[in-house]
Amino acid sequence: MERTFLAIKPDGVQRGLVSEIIGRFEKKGFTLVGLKLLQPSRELAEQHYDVHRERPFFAGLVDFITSGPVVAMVWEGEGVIASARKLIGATNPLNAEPGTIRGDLGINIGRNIIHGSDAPETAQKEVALWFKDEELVNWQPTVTPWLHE
Ligand code: DAT
Ligand code: MG
Repeated sequence: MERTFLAIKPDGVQRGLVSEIIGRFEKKGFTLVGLKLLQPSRELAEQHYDVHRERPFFAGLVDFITSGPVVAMVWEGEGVIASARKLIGATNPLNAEPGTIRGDLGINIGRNIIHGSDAPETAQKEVALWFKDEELVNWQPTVTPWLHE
């Protein structure tokens, strides 16, 4: 089953948006298989955002993501990678559609509340970077027959 890595960034945690955000993925029908609160090290943050290393905003991005607690999660479900990106909305919250997390809850690109893996390869890489195998739980919600034909 498809899995993605999602992280509520320090702004989302500080603003008390954890339950609001987790609730959206629960209500959509996806399954939480990994969850922890941590303040990421600089090393972890730099690896996570390695693709942006040469961008002008890289240092600020790493400062921000390491500045406080982050809720790191793995979610599972059919099409969860692309669907989570849709639920999250555009990178700049000012361009994100209402109804999306960033569109409803944010106003600034540098404080855009949540991270979501953008493709199967990055999802696999990010899940492995943030979680050990034994931190992930294989389970099937009893509602499964009510979510899938
Ligand atoms: P996303 O988080 O939607 O996948 P991304 O991978 O392009 O976006 O960028 C990673 C993060 O870097 C993004 O969530 C916020 C920050 N960022 C991106 N572009 C930026 C910019 N032009 N100025 C400031 N921060 C930026
Ligand atoms: Mg990205």
